[in-house]
Amino acid sequence: MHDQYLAATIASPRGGKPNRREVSLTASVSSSPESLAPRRWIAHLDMDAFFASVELLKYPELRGEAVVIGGGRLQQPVLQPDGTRQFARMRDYVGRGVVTTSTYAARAFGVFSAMGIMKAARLAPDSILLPADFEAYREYSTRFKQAVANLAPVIQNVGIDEIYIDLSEHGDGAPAFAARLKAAVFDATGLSCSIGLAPNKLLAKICSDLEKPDGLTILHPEDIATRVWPLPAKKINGIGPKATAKLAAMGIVTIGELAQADLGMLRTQFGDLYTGWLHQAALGIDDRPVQTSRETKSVSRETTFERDLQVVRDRAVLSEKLESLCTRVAGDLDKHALAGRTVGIKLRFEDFSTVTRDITLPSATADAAAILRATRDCLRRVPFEKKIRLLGVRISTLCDPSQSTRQAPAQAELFPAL
Ligand code: TTP
Ligand code: MG
Ligand code: MG
Repeated sequence: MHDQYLAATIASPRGGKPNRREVSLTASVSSSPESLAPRRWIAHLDMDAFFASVELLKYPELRGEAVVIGGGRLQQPVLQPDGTRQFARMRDYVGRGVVTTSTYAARAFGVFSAMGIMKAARLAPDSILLPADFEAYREYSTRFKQAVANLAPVIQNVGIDEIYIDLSEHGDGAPAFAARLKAAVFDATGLSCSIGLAPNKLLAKICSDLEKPDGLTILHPEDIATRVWPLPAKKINGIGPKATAKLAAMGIVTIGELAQADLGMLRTQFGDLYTGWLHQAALGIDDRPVQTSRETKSVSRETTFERDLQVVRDRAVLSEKLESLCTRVAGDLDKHALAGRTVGIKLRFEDFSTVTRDITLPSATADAAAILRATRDCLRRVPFEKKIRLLGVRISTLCDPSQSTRQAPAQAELFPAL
């Protein structure tokens, strides 16, 4: 069974759906000249070939080699009696796994993220294949973020290997400060990163990719026409494969072509809201603030079922859905470097009546199993007389995960009260 609808919300104190709010904000500034606003310097920092670079720290003998990190179960390197390690080669791989990432030496053969490993093996048969080690990547993620946080207070986590940093307070010194951040990241981790420094998040994200690896790309508003407009429209974060294909069908490939496109024509394909955003984005306009984790009030995931579910008959499905929601909430917390103390559930029944229950834990957690246990406690307090159409899990009272405890996974059955 497939979910009809799966929603994720990272709620901020300002409330509302973040994307919609951001769209209306950017639209509203178009009438006020950017020059009147205080000049902002926003950095986007992204680690270079992150997972692969962490592996090279573990296995320095592979430095400079074409190395591929694969998803799924893969053979670990084998320590030989002479102390050297034997690594699996791509040519020996059989299976349906995909490339998670690759070193720049492997990318020279055309091997990139999301490619099937067997296809990649045809391009680079002698390259080395390693399994992913998420624990190590999480540790290095924390290390590089901490190194930046020691120097710059306004940081937004956007993924395991990337952050936005507001460097506006440094004024003309922002480029030199960005170089200092790169050095601090290297000192803390032994890893290189690339930084894009621009007047806003949208442009900074585009720029961090322009001079990888070990890049520092500075973009002034007057450089947009020469440096940004020639790039493909899909380089804008928010223009996915579907929009890219639709734009291509309209003859729009570059960001510059999008900036000059007829708005009426775009509206017929994309509607008012997305067209407004596309146009602003192509002009390099984006007013979203760098939002620190402290500003996030709650993290939630919910799912509406394809058909209404009965508590007893569909117990296995409900248990599976609940577990999946808790895993996703834990993943969101991890991504934003957060933990929470108050765990809540939401149930909407066939007649659209809704109930919520929550429980506050003795200490904050970001652990899926602990969240799951808490949701089960909440479920015990719900009368089940009607079929369920929606199930949601929320965690609030958020804090830094260093104040949290990770607990052992629960073995107990889900929905014990049912
Ligand atoms: P990215 O920052 O997109 O890629 P990267 O760091 O490997 O390379 P680049 O130098 O171009 O930034 O992603 C960060 C990590 O996320 C990456 O090392 C592996 C993981 N990842 C996946 O698991 N699947 C994917 O499709 C992508 C793109 C990344
Ligand atoms: Mg990266
Ligand atoms: Mg990244």
